[in-house]
Amino acid sequence: MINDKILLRTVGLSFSILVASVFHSCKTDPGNADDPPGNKPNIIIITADDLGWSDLACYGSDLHKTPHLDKLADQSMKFTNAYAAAPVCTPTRASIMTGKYPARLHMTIWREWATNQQFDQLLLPPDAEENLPYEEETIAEVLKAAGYFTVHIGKWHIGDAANYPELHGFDVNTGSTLWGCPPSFFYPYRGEIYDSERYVAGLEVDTDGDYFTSRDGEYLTDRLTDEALKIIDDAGNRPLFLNMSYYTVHTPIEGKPAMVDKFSSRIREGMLHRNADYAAMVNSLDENVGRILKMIDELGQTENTLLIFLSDNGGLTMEWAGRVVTSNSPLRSGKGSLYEGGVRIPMMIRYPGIIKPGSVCGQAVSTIDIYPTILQILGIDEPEKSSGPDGVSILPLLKDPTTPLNRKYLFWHYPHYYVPITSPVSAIRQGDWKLLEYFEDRHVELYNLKDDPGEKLDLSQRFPGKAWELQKVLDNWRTDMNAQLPVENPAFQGE
Ligand SMILES: [Ca+2]
Repeated sequence: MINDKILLRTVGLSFSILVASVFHSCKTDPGNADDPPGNKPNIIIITADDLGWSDLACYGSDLHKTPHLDKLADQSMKFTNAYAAAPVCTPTRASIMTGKYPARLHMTIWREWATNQQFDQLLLPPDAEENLPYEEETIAEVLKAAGYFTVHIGKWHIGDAANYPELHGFDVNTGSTLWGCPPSFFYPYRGEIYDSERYVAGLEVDTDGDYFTSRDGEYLTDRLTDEALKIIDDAGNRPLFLNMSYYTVHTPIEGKPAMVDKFSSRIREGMLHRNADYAAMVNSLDENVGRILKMIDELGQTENTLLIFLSDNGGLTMEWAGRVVTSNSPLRSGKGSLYEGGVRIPMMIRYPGIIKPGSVCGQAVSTIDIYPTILQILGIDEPEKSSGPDGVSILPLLKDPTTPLNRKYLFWHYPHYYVPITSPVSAIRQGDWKLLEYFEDRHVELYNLKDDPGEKLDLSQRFPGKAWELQKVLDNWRTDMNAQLPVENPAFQGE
């Protein structure tokens, strides 16, 4: 058996040399003060799964320790009103890849539940798309055509094996599955969860040939980073697009034992966050983001890398293994809901030379904006607007967070159930106003997020004109999107 340390040292050394040559060869001209630092900067999107609004220390957690992400926030623009395009995984991920609203794509729910969801509920949800249609031009396809080496690592969840990342513009894919979560965060990442037998593709074979045994205790979040650090040396002379998609901190809620013990001893009555396994998962996420940042730094590529860190929906407020997973306080509700706790996400963007370190942006932005922002940075024209992308470039905000964004409304559409969190609902935000419209009884709720970020006081009766106006705009938007709607359930038995 090859000595692990020698192997790791050898791989690490050759990897560092190779990556250094890759990055040096793709470095571009610094440009003038008004332009991005390189014509083709490396682009890294790090997506955490289900990471809640309050889950990072720099966003207010009282238990979780996130020193690397806190440091990243100090180097980045931190967004305080960033939104996932949907309250669950699949649609938000589709929005990142296409810049389009999930309603337009008909990808409005996680793919395992996209069809035939007939519960004893008042409404029947529509059958949604399970797979990202081939005709969609993903950001990976755009970047590949622009000369990028495109790498996807980790959670995919917007297609089955016939729709994996390789078929949507990625040169390399490691660790994807069609499912939303692994059966376990511990090697060999195989087993049953949610009534299905699952595995994580591409991670099965141990490099020293000791299949399934020599990696005992290995943790998926660490492993995905290992894979990312190794695979980049295939980049050749091309600039890098890395879509780093961690499964953490999605269920199953499993932390590394030593970290769980550490956080268990720190939990006190009255704390916002009180789940030690979850705290350990957040800690592992932080450590691994730190490893990626360290690598970029050591290679001298920090200045030439656009780095986006975000979550795909709000934190899970339900229980796992008998314990509440997390809290998005002061925001209302969590994953699955169109209240702020379900869709407002931590997001930070680092782009030296353009973004002032430690800056904060309070304007409402969305995951649909990432695609057009990258296009504008690279000077690539957007496709025809009639079919999207629906987002707008936020490059002007990255240069100056007070620049007014040329957009009046943001929309969400979730025509499904997520019991007990929500029934089918759409929502619209205009400035500080937010309106939710529930399909079961068509009632609306109106909130002023500036005065009431926790959405406690429904103002729809006090401001009926504003509620009517926003409901009308929302209805027109659904028509424009050809949004799928729930219908009456003839089999509903009632209670
Ligand atoms: Ca998610």
